[in-house]
Amino acid sequence: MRIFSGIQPTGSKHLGNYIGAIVQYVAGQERGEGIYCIVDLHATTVAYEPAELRVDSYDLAALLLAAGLDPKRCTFFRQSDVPEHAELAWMLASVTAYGDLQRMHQFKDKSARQRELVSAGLFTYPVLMAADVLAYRTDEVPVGDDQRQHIELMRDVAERFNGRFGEVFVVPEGRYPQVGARIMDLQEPDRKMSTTGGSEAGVVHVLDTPNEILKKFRSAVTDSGSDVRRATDKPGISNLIEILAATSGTPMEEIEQQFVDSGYGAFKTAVAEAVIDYLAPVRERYGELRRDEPGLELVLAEGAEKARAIAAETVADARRAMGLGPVRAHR
Ligand code: AQP
Repeated sequence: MRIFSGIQPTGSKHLGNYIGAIVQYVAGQERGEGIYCIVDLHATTVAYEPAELRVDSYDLAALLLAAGLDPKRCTFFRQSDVPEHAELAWMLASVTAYGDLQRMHQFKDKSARQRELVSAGLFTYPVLMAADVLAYRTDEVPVGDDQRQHIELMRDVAERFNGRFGEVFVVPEGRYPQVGARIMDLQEPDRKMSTTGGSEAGVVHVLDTPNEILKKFRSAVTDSGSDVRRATDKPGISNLIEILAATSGTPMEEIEQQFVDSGYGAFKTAVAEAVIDYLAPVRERYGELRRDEPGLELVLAEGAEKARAIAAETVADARRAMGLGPVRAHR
């Protein structure tokens, strides 16, 4: 089984990215052929600084290795090093409905937040994401819940391409974690924890110090009650229960029973401590990996070579099916 997922080198990664995506990448190495990509081309669809993008890509590479990606057991690379992604995105655009792209929540949210330019790249972002996944004839895409709409769109794109030009692509399935598929902002628990939205106090970064983590959980917004239980009118507490379940491996029902008489203060401290322990090994490994930039570059370059061998073959098949170029000899 082939597993593919991409993650943007934008800002510092947070607990939502970690639980929703990164942990699944690491587990995927045991379950199948994992292919993981730092999607730097996606990061250019909103305002950004070129010099920072390169640095952020190294930061993210070090973080993913610290989290447990092992280049011997998976293919790990940077998207812009494999030009087939961009070529395939153009080809897939011809079978993507404009109306479908207009319905994408992420485009609506992010375009509303742009101050200067709403780029066409932000609009066609899901087509590039479809190309990332389809280029590897991927069976499964581990992502957080916020990506469901993009996954549905790429499945439609694959089916439409196969229907129009012949069977070239595998139609992929999204894989969402059972617990922690949508971690919410600690200060605004009705919106997801996010890199570009939300306040500093509401977002827990993977590399935050134990003290910062403790402070953020202690000041997390809850309701005026005192029961530790999940309910639609208790989004703050429900989110904290889910975070504790995801980081400690304890079922949510058990957590509710365990903290039945404890009150919010003790509960918040318990969640903070679980998160601190959960993230500690990543923080410990990160520094040394990050210092070795040539080493990171080597890992990414070797990964790109492996990825390219697969993507080039798929793109050659797509070109042939679409009537592009000479009849033979694309490979
Ligand atoms: N709050 C979340 N809970 C669970 N999973 C989440 N993901 C994102 N937020 C949550 C998952 O993380 C992966 C990487 O997402 P990305 O490449 O889009 O990186 P990002 O820019 O850091 O994503 P954000 O935080 O969602 O930032 P915004 O919205 O500001 O761009 C994906 O698998 C995603 O589902």
